Amino acid sequence: MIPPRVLTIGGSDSGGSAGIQADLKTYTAHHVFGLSVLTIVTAQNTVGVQAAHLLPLDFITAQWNAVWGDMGADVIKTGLLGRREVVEFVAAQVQANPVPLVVDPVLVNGQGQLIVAPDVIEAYRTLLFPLAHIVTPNLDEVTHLTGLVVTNVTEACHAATRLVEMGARAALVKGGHLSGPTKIDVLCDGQQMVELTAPTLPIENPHGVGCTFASAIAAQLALGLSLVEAVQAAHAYLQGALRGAQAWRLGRGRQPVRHWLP
Ligand code: PXL
Repeated sequence: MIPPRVLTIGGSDSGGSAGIQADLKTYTAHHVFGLSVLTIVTAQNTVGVQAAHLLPLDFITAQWNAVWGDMGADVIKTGLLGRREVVEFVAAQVQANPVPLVVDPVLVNGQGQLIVAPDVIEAYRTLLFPLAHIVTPNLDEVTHLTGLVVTNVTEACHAATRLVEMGARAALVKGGHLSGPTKIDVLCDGQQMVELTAPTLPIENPHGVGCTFASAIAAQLALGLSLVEAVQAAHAYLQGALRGAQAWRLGRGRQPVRHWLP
């Protein structure tokens, strides 16, 4: 029996909230086997990133070849790629081995500041989006990718359509950074627009939300759900993860989401 597998490529968060650690915990919570290729290692906690070490492309390639050649994967998920050469590498791999691809286009940090060069954004748009089953930007990332500023659901639908026009099969525009009594995400798959709504919890800027959401989508796709079902199931799982962040206190900064199922 081969278990459902997701290969995740992204950065390490030593604080265990976001990045590769969030991804692997999320896969385990879904009873999906997680494989990981690291692009960057960060010294990080709930307060912030203290240091970062970029791994060279030849070592990223060695990790990929080690796991892909031996174990394979049903779904590939990308997190913090950071450099154009890494985006190009993933695009080439997915082209050679076409499995469903979940792209969380990590372009900004937790404070909303851009952390990649303009040519990286261009590489995401032109090389990775046309290969993606789904892309999952937050609102800052939407603006960097499309030039559109999103302040409401109508504008989120418009932006999601634009992202699909760039070649992604589907786009999930995450509205979590808008204030209001509810948080609304918009999913466009080129045919229909699906709104996902959840109450706004009294917790400020929890850490690991985006990575955990995209990883839960990847896990559900590996388990065989359709795209819309996978996003809906991942959204439900995320609400539990956020309730966990609300219920506990770890460190002195942004609270980590709780990746395990209650
Ligand atoms: O925000 C997404 C993200 C992705 N990857 C790594 C991170 C973070 C946020 O902290 O640390 C490694």
